[in-house]
Order: sequence, then structure tokens, then C-alpha cells
Amino acid sequence: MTQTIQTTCPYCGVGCGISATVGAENRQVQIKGDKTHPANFGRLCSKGSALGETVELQGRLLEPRIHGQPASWEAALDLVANTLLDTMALHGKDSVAIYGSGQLLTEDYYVANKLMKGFIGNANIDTNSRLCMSSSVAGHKRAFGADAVPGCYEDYELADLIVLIGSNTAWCHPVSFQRIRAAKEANPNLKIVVIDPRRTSTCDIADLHLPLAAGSDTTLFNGLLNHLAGCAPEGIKAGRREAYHPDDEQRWASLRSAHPTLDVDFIDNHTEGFEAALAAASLAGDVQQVAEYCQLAPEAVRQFYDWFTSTEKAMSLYSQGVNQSASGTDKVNSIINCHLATGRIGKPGMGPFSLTGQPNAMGGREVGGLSHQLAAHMDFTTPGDIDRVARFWQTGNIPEQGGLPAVALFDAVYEGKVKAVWIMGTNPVVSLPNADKVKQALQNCDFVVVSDCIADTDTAAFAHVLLPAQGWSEKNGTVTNSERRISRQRSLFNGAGNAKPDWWIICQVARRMGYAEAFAFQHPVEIFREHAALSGFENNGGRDFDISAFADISLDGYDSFQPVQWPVNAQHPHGTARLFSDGRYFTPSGKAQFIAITPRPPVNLTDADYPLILNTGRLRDQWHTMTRTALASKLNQHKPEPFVEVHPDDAAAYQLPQNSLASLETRWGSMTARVQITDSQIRGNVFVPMHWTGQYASDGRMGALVNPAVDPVSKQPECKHTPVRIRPCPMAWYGFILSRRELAITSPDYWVKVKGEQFYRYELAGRQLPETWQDWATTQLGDGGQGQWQEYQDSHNGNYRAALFNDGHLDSIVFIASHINLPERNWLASLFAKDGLDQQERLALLTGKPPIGVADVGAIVCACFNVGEKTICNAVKELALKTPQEVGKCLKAGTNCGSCVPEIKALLAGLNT
Ligand SMILES: Nc1nc2c(c(=O)[nH]1)N[C@H]1C(S)=C(S)[C@@H](COP(=O)(O)OP(=O)(O)OC[C@H]3O[C@@H](n4cnc5c(=O)[nH]c(N)nc54)[C@H](O)[C@@H]3O)O[C@H]1N2
Ligand SMILES: Nc1nc2c(c(=O)[nH]1)N[C@H]1C(S)=C(S)[C@@H](COP(=O)(O)OP(=O)(O)OC[C@H]3O[C@@H](n4cnc5c(=O)[nH]c(N)nc54)[C@H](O)[C@@H]3O)O[C@H]1N2
Ligand code: SF4
Ligand SMILES: [Mo]
Repeated sequence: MTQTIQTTCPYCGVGCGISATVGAENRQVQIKGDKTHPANFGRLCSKGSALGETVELQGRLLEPRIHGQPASWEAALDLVANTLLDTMALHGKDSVAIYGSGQLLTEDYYVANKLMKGFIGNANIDTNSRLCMSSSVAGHKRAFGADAVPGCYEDYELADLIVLIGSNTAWCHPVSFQRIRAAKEANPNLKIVVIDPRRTSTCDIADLHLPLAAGSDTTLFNGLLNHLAGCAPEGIKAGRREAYHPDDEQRWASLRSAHPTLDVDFIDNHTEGFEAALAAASLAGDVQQVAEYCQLAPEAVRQFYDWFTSTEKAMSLYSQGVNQSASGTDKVNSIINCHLATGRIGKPGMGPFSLTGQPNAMGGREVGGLSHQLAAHMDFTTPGDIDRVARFWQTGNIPEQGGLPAVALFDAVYEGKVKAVWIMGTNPVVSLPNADKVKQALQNCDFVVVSDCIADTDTAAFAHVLLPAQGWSEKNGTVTNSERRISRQRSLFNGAGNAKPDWWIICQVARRMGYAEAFAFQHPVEIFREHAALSGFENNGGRDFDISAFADISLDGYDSFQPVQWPVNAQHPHGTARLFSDGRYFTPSGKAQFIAITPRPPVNLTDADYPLILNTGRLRDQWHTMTRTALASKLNQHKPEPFVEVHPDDAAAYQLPQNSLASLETRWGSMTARVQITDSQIRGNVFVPMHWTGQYASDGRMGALVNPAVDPVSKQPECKHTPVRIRPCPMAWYGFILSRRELAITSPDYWVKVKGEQFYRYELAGRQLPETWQDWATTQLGDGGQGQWQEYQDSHNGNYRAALFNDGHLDSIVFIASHINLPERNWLASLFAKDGLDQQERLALLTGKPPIGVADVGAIVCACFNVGEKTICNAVKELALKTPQEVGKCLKAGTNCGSCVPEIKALLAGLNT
């Protein structure tokens, strides 16, 4: 018996619908894109497609633990509730805090926020969205008076210009990227501009790439505003029709149509602050000056400005290159300013559009998950909001003001001001800046509670109490994507072991703290109803977030809930695709606000000690701290090891050969990574992926390096800009082990663990040679190391190679050398999928090269169909393939999610030149 259930992907903010067919076998599921879901119409990316591989129980936290020992729920919940109460009694209510996540469901998030702000009575609840979306939230609030994303995905198909700013859409929002690619194929007039210091895979569809100097976005967009105004004649430039023949309607009309760049009627009727914004923007100077400041070619800047000026249907999509900056909020407003000046907002095919990161980044904002927000888009500073929420929640405990934002919250833990912290659905020991300080903070904290699905995470290691949460495929509730679309995540299986839903855990603790009545929820639908009712409570159109249509939703209605975009209320019972179509905003005057932007350089600048800029970000096939994606062997093959991308000139200057190990050091911490030389970096910048943790690498936790400077308005940290130095990290030996078994690697100075199909791969290096390699290898292979060994040693050159067989079955392979030029791992790894090895393969084994006539697939390019670089290159050469489509037809590569098409194109370009 199989059953097909519609649910939503738990990864990025695209919010793709999934059609999950649950098999009769325990925890088996077939994942397909939901053709009816308006976010993806059936498409999925590599991560979504591989979800079936992540639902196994391996590594799961299956029962509560107190001080590392298994415990009952009763004991764990009592301990959490009593310790929170005791701490508050002893040190004041501000001494406790919650740190949550955009990966919680809206229902979980709602009760966490209600518990903290409504009943514990302090606002020290913040979330990883502080590191993710808070600059967008702040920018929206300043411009629109509310945290509202104006547009929707359909606008991609309607636009004639899409500007992607600080967004590697191809890897981070792959289904949106596929949609934009398809839109471009359907509409050849659609121009794409990518603004990013790196040449990313997203540039594959770009008509223009602006590799601007890191952090210089505000100058680029101030320059654009100035240019838009400069294209208009004097009267229009002043931004007021009164300034230009106020009585001459006809002249005015002809002027307007001749200069469509500034929408003066819109500026006049629907905005405030244009003159001040333009005055500030004019300091950016002309194209030449902007280009100089942003270190761009003047022709490229002019091209971008000309396209933006002349294209009515223009969208600006942005994410972390904008948000994660000490001037993130200003970056957001400098972009929005250009849309307000042209009146390109609230209409089909145009507008500023913040791409949300996490599956429920938007839902978290709805419930007020950030420490300065209250709930349902109310806050501490708007008169009447505290009182309104207090009456609705029937509590007198709501604090007068907001609480600590993430970086300050962990500083308060470090300083001992916060003495009990409850971390839910996030891994701050990896993902917060200055992460070694976070580690110390948790080490010294009196009471740390961690709710997670996974037993061993870098953060869970510091928990006094570990609470097992149900994860995707088990939990049940709602999430909201980038376009304000609420969808259901539905449970496919029972919870793993004794894991419970987060909302249940929070309510149980709340009840034990004495707030039973306010947390009597028995099912997520009851929480959703209350959340919906609060959004409509005394709203009267004054607040953008309103889903009061669901205040009385039945359980059946909740179970059959179809994706819908908020607001959903009496006026808009079927939801709302675009906001602000009526030109009315949520500011006191009802007008949108221009913000005068004065560009500021990043807070910590490079100097002689730390001469390079460290940029951090995401990879195509991993999700954040890898707790789930690293379980899917398919997703580990694309980029198996922590690396640092370095420009060829910098690599030469710092003597960093390709594939060698390098040490990176900042004022805050250090790491070791494999050097990848690439001219996709600009000189002076290096890039490190954010994903590796202490669970998968000895020394790859990049958060330790990242500077903790924050944006003054949004308090979002500047994760994309830390001064860093880099130097070679020479080792006495390098090697790798492939083993059928998961090993407890102990000795080496450098290790990385990669789960593969039927094998584990360990990349290793060490500063000291062991006494004998035989003994070393036997120790590494542990108890299973007793079979038949096949060995080769060339002591003179420091080479050692061995293979271990158990009953004729390949168990493990060990390769060691004094240099980094070890054989490719892919062919050797492929041997683990075989029942047995033939004579030829056995003979070839220790050469590391496939027998003649057997192909090595090379590094995996297509994760969906496991197609390697060498396979593609051979096919291209032998069959004279010219296009990614031809490669797809021949090898299937790139034909499922399409995320690897940019790489296939790059291979084709390399071979066909
Ligand atoms: N595969 C994958 N997808 C994901 C995630 C994941 O972990 N893995 N995480 C999700 C989440 S939570 C988020 S927030 C999103 C993030 O999605 P993105 O924001 O697209 O991802 P990042 O790689 O963090 O950063 C984007 C780009 O910003 C650029 N950048 C750095 N500095 C600057 C600058 O000063 N100006 C400009 N214009 N650009 C700059 C970087 O070079 C980088 O290419 O991805 C979501 N999707
Ligand atoms: N330097 C640098 N730092 C960054 C970024 C960057 O670009 N550069 N990006 C920042 C951004 S945008 C983000 S969003 C963060 C992400 O950083 P984190 O939030 O720390 O990363 P995740 O790995 O997503 O952590 C989620 C945790 O919750 C667990 N989990 C999953 N589902 C559930 C659930 O349903 N319930 C519970 N209780 N637990 C669950 C997972 O096992 C995992 O341990 O990193 C930020 N940090
Ligand atoms: S684009 Fe990929 S990761 Fe994002 S929601 Fe869709 S399938 Fe999931
Ligand atoms: Mo994020």
C-alpha cells in the first residue's frame, strides 16, 4: 500500500511543493515535485529531489537526554521548566533567552514567541533570521511601514529586466533560477544582470555581470537613482510637478511621456523624502565616479543604468550579498529607492523582491520571531500594539521593549547576563559570527537546552538538556515562502523514536511554568487558528499581515489547505498576489518613504596583517550546517571538502598551489581549507563555503573566522566581509581512506569525512609521520581491520597504499603520499558498489587508476544522475556534443533539476574553444 501526500520542501525559501509517495516499508518515500504547487509547478532541485535519502534514522536524536544520559520526557520537561523558573527567580526574568530558527514551522514559532514575550515576559527571543533576513525586514519597515514583500514569482515571467543583487540564485534558489531561465528562453527581451563580486553559476544566464567591490552596493544604487534623475529634465529632476509648469497639463503630460524614467506622479502622490534621497544619491557622482568607487568598468555600469532606466518592467531580486552587511539595511533601501522613483512597484513584472532563505523565514516574521518584533507584524514601538497583544493573549507580562538580537544575545550569554538559553532548530556554534566565542559562551553558560533532530551537532555538544524534535517528514504545520505563500508541511511518518513536535515541547514547558491555560493547544490547527485570529484582531487594514480568513479553519480545512498568498481576509478571501497596487503604504502618512543613503565602507577593513576580504556563502548541494544534506551521499559528491576559492594572482602571491591546504586566519579565528584557484574571484577576495562543522571536518568551521560587526539598524552581522590572511599549510603527509564502514578517525591533524554510496571517504593529512604506516592503517580501520591486506610501500617517496578485503569483499582502501597529487577518488569509490572485484580490478587497485578500457567518471557534476566530469568530457569529445541539451540527451546529466547546467556549459566552453 502506498499513499501520496502533498507537502513542502524543508530547505530554501522558494517553498516548492512536493508530492511524497510513502511506501509500505518503514520510512521509505519517493519524492516528486508537486505539479499543482504554484511555487514550482513540479520542479525540484538536487536537494529537494534527494530528500528521500535524509529521512533515515541514522544520527537522529531519539530520546531526551540530560547531561548526555537518556531521560524521560517528564524528567527533561520538568528540568527545563523548573530551571527556567529558578533562574528567573534568582537572576531576574532577563536572564533567560530563546534562540530559534526559520526552520521552525509557524505554529512552533508562534508558541515560542508567545511564551517568551507574553508570559516569561522578556523579549530575549531571537532567531537565525537575524543572520538572514533582518536587513530586508528593516528596509521594508523603513520604506513601506511594514515588512512586506510587494511582488510574486509570476513577476519573473512578466519582467523585461531582472537584476540579481548579492544572490547566487542558481545554487540557493534553484527552482526560481530555472523559472527565470525558462522566462528568458520564452522572452528574448528579458535581460538579466548579476551584481556579485564573484562570478557565480548564476552568471550563466546573465547578459551582464557586475563584479563590484565587496560592500559597494549602496554607491552603485545611489548612482542609479542619480542617473535616473539625471536622465530627466530639470523640472522632473526636482521631483515635483509644481516645480515645473504646474498649470500646463499638456506640457506636463508630454514631458512625462518623453521621460518615463522618473514617475513623478507616483513620487508626488505616493512617496515622501525624494529630494533628500536624491541629494544624498547625487554625491555618488556620475557613471565614471561610481565605476571607480565600485571598481567596475564604466561601460558595464552605464549598460546597467541604461537598461534599468529604459525598462519599465524591472525586478530587483536580492539576498545575502545585500542583507549580510554592516550597511545591509541601507543596501535594501538604496534598491527600493530606485523602484519608488520609477513607480515600479506593486504592478505585474516589477518591483524589489527579497528572496527569503529558509523555508519559513517569512513565517517567522509573521509571528514576530525577531527580538524587536511582537507578533502578527506588531511591534514594541507602535503605540497600542503591546496593549492589543496583551489583551488578546490575556497577559500582563509583555515587556515594554524589544530584546537582544542574536549577536548581542550570545554576548550576554558569554558575559553571564543570560544564564539559561534554549536553542531550537539552529546550530549557532557553526553559523554565528565569532563562533569560537559562542562556543565559549555555551561552555560557561549555567543551563543550555537544545531542541534538534540530530544527536551530535556542534551546538548539541554543549547542551545540558537535549530535546528530540520531530523533523521534516514527521512534523505537521505551515510555512510561508518568499512570495508570502503559506503552504502545508504534512507528516509522512510517525516521529522518530520519542521525538516530539517543537510546538508540543514548547507548550509542555510553558504549562509546567504555570501558563497552562494559554498553552492548552492539542493540535497545530489550534495554534494556526489563534495566529490567524491575532492577525485580524483590531486590524481594520492598518496592518499588512492579515490571515483572519483562517481564524475559524476546521481540521479538515487545515488538512486540505491549499497554498495561498497573504493577506487572506474578508476583502481578499483567495489571497493576494501583489501588495501596494493601490499606492497605499503602511506608514503613518500612507506614503512610501525614500531613505537618504550615505554609503559607508564595511566596518572592519583589510590592512597589512589581514590583507584579503573573506566572503562566505553557500554550495549547490549542501544545506547550512549539513545535519541533513550530508546524510544524502548524492549531495556530498559535488564539493566533498571545505575549500577556499582564491584568484590566480593571490594564489601566486601567497604561494598556494591548486589543491594544497591553506590556513586562513582572522582576528577572530582560523580554519584550514583546500585551495581552489579560480578567476571567478576578484583579486583580494577569497570565498569559503559556510557548511562544514566539527562533525564533518577537523578544521572547517568558518564561523570562527567571521567578524561580528552588525548593521546599526537591523543588527544583522556582516558575514560577507572579514579581513583575513592566508598562508600555505604544509603537512608531512597527505592521504585518503575509503571504507565500507564509518571509522573513528583519531590521529591526523586534518580530516574530512564524506558519506558516499556504500562507503565513507576520509581526506587526511598530518604533520608527523607515524612509526609505520601498517600500524597506523590498522589502527585507523579499527576493529574491522583484520581481513586480508594487499599493500604497496615506497618508503623512499613516502608512498603507502593498501587495500583490505574481508571474505573477498573490498572493505577499505588507504592511500598515503608525501605530496598532494594522489589519484582521483571516484573510480576507487565506485568499487564499493560492486559485489566483488575481478582480477583486473584487483591488480589495478593499488595503482589508483582504472584498468585500461574502464572509464573513470571524474568529479561528480550532476548530483541527480551521478554523472562525472570525465564522463561528460569524454562524451563531448567523442560525440562532438555542442550544447547542454545534447549532453543531457546523451547522459541525462542536467535533465532533472538543471542545477548543474552552468557547470556543463563551462565544460563545453572549455572543450570547444
Ligand atoms: N544550496 C543551498 N541553498 C540555500 C541554502 C543553503 O544552505 N544551501 N540556504 C538558504 C538560505 S537560509 C539563504 S539565506 C539563502 C541565501 O542565498 P544567497 O544569498 O544567494 O547565498 P549566499 O551564497 O550566502 O550569498 C550570495 C552571494 O552574495 C555575494 N556577495 C558577497 N558580498 C557581496 C557584496 O558586497 N555585494 C553583493 N552584491 N554581493 C555580495 C556572494 O559572493 C554570494 O555569491 O539560500 C537559501 N538556499
Ligand atoms: N559566515 C556566514 N554565516 C552564516 C551565513 C553566511 O552566509 N555566512 N548565513 C546565515 C544564514 S542566512 C542562516 S539562515 C544561518 C543558518 O544556520 P543554522 O540555522 O545554524 O543552520 P542549520 O544547519 O540549518 O541549523 C538547523 C538545525 O536545526 C535542526 N533542525 C532541522 N529541523 C528541525 C526541526 O524541525 N526542529 C528542530 N528543533 N530542529 C531542527 C538541524 O538538525 C540543525 O541542527 O547561518 C547564518 N550564518
Ligand atoms: S528550490 Fe530546491 S531547496 Fe528550494 S524549496 Fe525548491 S526543491 Fe527545496
Ligand atoms: Mo538564511
